[in-house]
Amino acid sequence: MLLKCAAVLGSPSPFAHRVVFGWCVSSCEPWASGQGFCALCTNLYRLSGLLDMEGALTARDRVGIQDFVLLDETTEAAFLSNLKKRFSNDLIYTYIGTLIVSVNPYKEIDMYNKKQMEIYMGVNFFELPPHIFALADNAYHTMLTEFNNHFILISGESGAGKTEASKKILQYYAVSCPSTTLLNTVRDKMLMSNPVLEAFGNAKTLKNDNSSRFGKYMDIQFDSQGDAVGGHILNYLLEKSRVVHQNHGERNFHIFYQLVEGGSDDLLRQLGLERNCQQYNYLTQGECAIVSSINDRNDWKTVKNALQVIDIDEDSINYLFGIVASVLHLGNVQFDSDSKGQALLNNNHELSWLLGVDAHTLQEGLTFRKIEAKTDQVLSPFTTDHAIYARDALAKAIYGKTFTWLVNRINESMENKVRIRLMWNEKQISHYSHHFILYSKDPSRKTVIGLLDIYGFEVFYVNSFEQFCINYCNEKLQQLFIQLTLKSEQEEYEAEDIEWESVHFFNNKIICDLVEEKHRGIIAILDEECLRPGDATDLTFLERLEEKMGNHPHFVTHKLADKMTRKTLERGDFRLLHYAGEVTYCVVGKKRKNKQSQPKTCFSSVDPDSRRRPETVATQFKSSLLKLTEILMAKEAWYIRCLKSNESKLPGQFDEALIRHQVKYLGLMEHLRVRRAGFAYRRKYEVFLKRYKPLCPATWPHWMGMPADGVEVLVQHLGYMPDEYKMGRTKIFIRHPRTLYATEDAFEKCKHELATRLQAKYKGY
Ligand code: AD9
Ligand code: MG
Repeated sequence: MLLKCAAVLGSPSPFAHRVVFGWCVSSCEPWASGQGFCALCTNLYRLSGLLDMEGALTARDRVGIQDFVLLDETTEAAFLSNLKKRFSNDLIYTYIGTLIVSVNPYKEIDMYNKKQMEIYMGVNFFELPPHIFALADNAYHTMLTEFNNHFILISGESGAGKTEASKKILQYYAVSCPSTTLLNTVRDKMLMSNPVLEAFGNAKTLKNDNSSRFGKYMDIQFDSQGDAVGGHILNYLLEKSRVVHQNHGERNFHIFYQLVEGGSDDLLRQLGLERNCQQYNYLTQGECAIVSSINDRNDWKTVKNALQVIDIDEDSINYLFGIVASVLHLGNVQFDSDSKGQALLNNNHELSWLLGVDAHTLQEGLTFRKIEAKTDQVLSPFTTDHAIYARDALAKAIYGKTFTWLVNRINESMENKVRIRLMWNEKQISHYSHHFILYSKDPSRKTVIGLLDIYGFEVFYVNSFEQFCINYCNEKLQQLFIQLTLKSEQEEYEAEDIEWESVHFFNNKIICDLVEEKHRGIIAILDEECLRPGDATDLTFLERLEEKMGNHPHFVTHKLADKMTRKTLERGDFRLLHYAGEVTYCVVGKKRKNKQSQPKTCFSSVDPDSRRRPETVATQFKSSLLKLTEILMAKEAWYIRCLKSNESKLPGQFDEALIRHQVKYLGLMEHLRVRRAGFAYRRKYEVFLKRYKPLCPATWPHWMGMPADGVEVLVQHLGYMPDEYKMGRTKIFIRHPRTLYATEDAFEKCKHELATRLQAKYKGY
């Protein structure tokens, strides 16, 4: 069967390029394909898998279905089979209701260009093939119509595609929102913050050639007209240890290689650098300075340009590269041991290249400890090990401070300095007329869409403090997902007296508690050991853990290992059974890394309250995650669950076992069951009535009775069937999105009639 396009009805919405199954209603280009479809629809259907290259309809069997909610059966096998069919047709996105499951294709698919963006603008969620643009657009329009804040939680393990998804969404907003020249600069800054932060905060790991080594939450601020007017970034725990140490097959942060490979001859000469990564100790440990998927020279150009766009002046840029170079020089500072075992600087050459620091003071700082006596200062010499430790601590601290400075500068530059426009033009009146017709809100009010992109769950051969923090962060996000979907969804049905058969799911709160509980969790015990004077070591920390956690079902030490998991553990290790799999952590270095191990004297002006006991790294991280959870809980959530298709980073490879594992631990089957049995949409009676009351003469312009009664009258008038909706205590629940979309369409039509009348009335003003 061939479908026919029929552009006869005209789009009811000026920005909707609407495609309904079987026919096309749009103001799209004339039929160009000559196959019964207009060019646009051919493209769309191809994207959705409904057309093969000859233009014939393909069987649903071959390409799978777009929304798991519509699967005939909810078994894991059916789920995986659908995912696989779609993946092999380059259809990497599939819905579970409004949640998107994304499978990393490890190849470029032509589905993110401007034209595709335009197709998704202002279109109802399920009318087009699944896409992150659809989710981004729906979040945006819901924000505009309901004047509330949203966030998009992008999760999945390392290399699953989170950062790519977040960049595409940001690009979508940059292109799709209404624009003015002034606002374009804000938008450019938001876009350009990405290459800069990636250069300084991402690195090649064994899991991902562009792995995020910091967590990032970015608020995109919109004014009430839908313009992106500003942005703000919160960053979370950068993996600073990478500056001084990289495992085999991994690299330091990209910026170091970019500078050495891409910097001009002049710049390198000024900074005392050679164009050879092999010269620098901090760049050679992983033995993989050159990576085929990375072009450091091109990336250098992008970063340099981006730094200018985000308003960093020439002098600051020079200082910034000076600091990057200083870190490389510092890494080459070597120590010899004298006859008493005391550290001596090998040579002074590298120190002379360290920016703005007196070489003598630095030499002293790296080889002696200063002890403050009552009236005197005493210098106590370091051993070489101590000196190396001091050198590395300094390098990490310098880099960490620079990263924070960079984020602050980016935030300053993205700050909303745009004067609110009070004039509406005709196009905007017709786009957003319902704002002032139905809401009459303050046009200066801002709402945000937050994008969360953090480091994904990761398991290496040796896992250390950094993996412990990263995986704890992922536990917290999984917990947030559970709370906002599986748990609260079911609790809401109960609270609203909606009949419901509960769906069982694994709640990872038990693991979060194990890590973070006050006084009893792993972080609390680690802190105690760090702050305890005397003989505390990494091994005493492990002993304390064994004492306190010995019986916990998700904690294993070497004593219990054989019994529980039949896998032995080294004496210095403990294992956590995370929601996403088990990870064996090595305690060596945990204590040291948890302490704020920066040479205080270097940054004394930054921390005036030096007498206060510094918070440990893990505790700071825990508090920042708690704050993040609070920020997110106050917003409406949208989810993208990213799956890694294979461990070899190869295109077209669907590793079924790997994907099954991710589907399991991400709770996708449970989410699907809850979605299938539940209701796709729910709104407070007041909100629902406020929006849709113009559709019914009995409720427009004012409904004097109870909101619930008004909604009942309204939906009766709209012809809702009894099984399409349920009335709860405070909300209406609508089972299928299509019911709501029909209502939305009617509303759009009505809105335009109102807008036309309004324009006629105010003509000439
Ligand atoms: V980590 O937790 O930061 O280590 P991410 O962020 O989940 O990880 P990332 O987005 O960096 O993974 O994706 C890894 C690589 O997969 C990218 O560098 C791309 O080469 C590839 N990728 C991911 N998503 C897409 C996509 N939509 N299209 C094409 C993709 N390639
Ligand atoms: Mg990432």
